[in-house]
Amino acid sequence: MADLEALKKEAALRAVALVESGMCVGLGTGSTAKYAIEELGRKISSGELTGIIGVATSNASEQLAREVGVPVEEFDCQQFDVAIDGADEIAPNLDLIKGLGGALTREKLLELRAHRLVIIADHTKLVKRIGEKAPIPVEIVRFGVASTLERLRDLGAGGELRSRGGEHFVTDNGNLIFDARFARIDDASALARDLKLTAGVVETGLFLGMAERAFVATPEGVRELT
Ligand code: ABF
Repeated sequence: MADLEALKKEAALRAVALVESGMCVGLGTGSTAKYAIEELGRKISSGELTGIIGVATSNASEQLAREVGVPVEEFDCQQFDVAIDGADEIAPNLDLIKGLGGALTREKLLELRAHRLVIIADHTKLVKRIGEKAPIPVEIVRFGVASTLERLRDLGAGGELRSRGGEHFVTDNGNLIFDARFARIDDASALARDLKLTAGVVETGLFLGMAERAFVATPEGVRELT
């Protein structure tokens, strides 16, 4: 059985193979997206790709992109030819949960502008039903956080505010993340709408109907899902 990291890298390479010279590319966040950014950098350095513009979904990805030689621009209102990013859950219809890496809001803003959103992940992210394993990360503003949490609990959300090293985890946007758990999600669209309509919520990690395809690393090799 091939090493999972090697397979994640292979999935990333398959996604980067879709990138052509002159494209504007959305750069994802996380350990799988990292391989894609490195591969883009490699192809740019070797001259295989020219005229690439990258826009990053997190400060960490922006820094990595600069380190490996991917030209990075600020996000304004570009249309992306392709965005390549990881995911935390992938349902059979390619609905996703994203945001365990904490970059969900920037990921969504950018990936909504992508002609093609290509997901790269390992097989542990595949689920039959969205919300089966992962919590839904919900980015919320700090002001009035207790009242926002009350409203989320009224929607049936269990879960907790994300912490790191004993402190609240703070996003690149200066907000907090509530990792929401629901008993069973039968209607992800309705839930996404209800969460977005909750005062204090900035964005949710439900990415529904956005992904065009996914390259998934499995012990048998990389599977392409469309
Ligand atoms: C980002 O990084 C996410 O939206 C997701 O939370 C995470 C996946 O990371 P990894 O590839 O390390 O599992 O893409």
